[in-house]
Amino acid sequence: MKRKKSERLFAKAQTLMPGGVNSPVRAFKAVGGNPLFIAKASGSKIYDADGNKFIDYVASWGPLILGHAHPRIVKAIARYAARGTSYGAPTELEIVMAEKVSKAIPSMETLRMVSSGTEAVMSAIRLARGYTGRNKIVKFEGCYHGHADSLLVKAGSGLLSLGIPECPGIVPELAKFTLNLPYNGAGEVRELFAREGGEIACVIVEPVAGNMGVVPPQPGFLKTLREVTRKSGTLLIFDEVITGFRLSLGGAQELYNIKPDLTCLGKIIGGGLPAGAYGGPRKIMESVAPLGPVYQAGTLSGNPLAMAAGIEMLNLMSKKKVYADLEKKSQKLCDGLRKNAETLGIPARFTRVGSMFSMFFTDKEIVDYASVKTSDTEMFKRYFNAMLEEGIYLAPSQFEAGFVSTAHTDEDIETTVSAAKRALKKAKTCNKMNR
Ligand code: KE4
Repeated sequence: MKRKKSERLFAKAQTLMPGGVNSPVRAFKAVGGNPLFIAKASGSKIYDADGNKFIDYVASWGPLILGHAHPRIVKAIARYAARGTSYGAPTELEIVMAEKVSKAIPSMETLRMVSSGTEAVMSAIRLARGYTGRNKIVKFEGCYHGHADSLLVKAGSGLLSLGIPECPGIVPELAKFTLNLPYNGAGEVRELFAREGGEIACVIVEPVAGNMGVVPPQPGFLKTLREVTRKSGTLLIFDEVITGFRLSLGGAQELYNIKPDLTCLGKIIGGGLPAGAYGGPRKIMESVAPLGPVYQAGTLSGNPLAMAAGIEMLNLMSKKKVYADLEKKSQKLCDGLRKNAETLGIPARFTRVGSMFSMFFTDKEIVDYASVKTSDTEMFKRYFNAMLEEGIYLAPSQFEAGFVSTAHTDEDIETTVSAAKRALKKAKTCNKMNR
């Protein structure tokens, strides 16, 4: 596969940006080699600077659920760009967006638009602390909620111990208020809340984990979170930055019928442009400035172009059969990938909820971060690169989710499954040769 242009661009990029990228996971560190520089994309395909074409399952890490450059979204952006790109003043578009989100996700009675998932989560955490007057927060190992300080915290020595900074620059005095529990650890949650529930401002959870690869909630896990938080006056925050409008129009909370206190959104609601949102019942959101004392602001919050793209996205996602179509294609893909691994006798586990999926090279049941970490990442690395050579673009990390879009055709799925069989064979053979 020709990569000269990408190599040249990457060399130049590295002289100007840390690691040559504007977000670390793009640097291909987990899979070796250098990142491809993408020149354009359309539908289910992306094209790199050397003209190589790929069937894309990254979807810009989730937002492009309708595929790239959807004509109706491109038209909406162009139409509003001609009217000016930002005013720093309220617009009708923000009302239309807020109405659509609140209608689709009724728990978000009122909401605030921001410009990223990180901003949505950071603001929701501050609101939870301000609203409850408590400092401690609970997150789950393997979940990622953006790069706000309180969320870049890993478990201390004992799992139930207070958090320690995940990287330099996080103040230890702040980190200690973040507690990490095992995802799907309903028992550990009950234990913690029995002991100190009254001190906990919020629990934040990916209702379907997507940042350690896809790990679905075990039966009863989300219900336990809802019960213990309600009992202790703790706010339950669903981080639906990935799952919002991905799993259903009402997100994971509709799918699992659990009503959180606050919801964070991102990715899909911007239609591929920078947007995020957080929201919940009026009585909580009334604490947010300028109504209440919890401050949060943003120059480009509710940006008209992002709103125009997001509104078009939500209009298109509201059409009948969209989710049924995504389910059918995603099932066909994962059934095919599973069959490949079985035929070749390669230990693999598959997880999928709707159109987000993962393949782990392990024979352990995938239920939490510990089980995910048993995956053979060297095997994934060989498989990822073999798939790239086959013209299939997967997320460059075992610990990310894959995404199917409405633009993926049956032919794309069939091409992917047969390519994956060859890639698996190659990855397995290389493994034998390296022994
Ligand atoms: P952003 O700030 O990247 O828009 O959103 C942060 C975020 C919050 N919550 C969840 C559940 C998320 O998945 C994310 C961001 N996801 C990562 C990859 N899974 C974005 C890719 C990247 O970091 O470049």
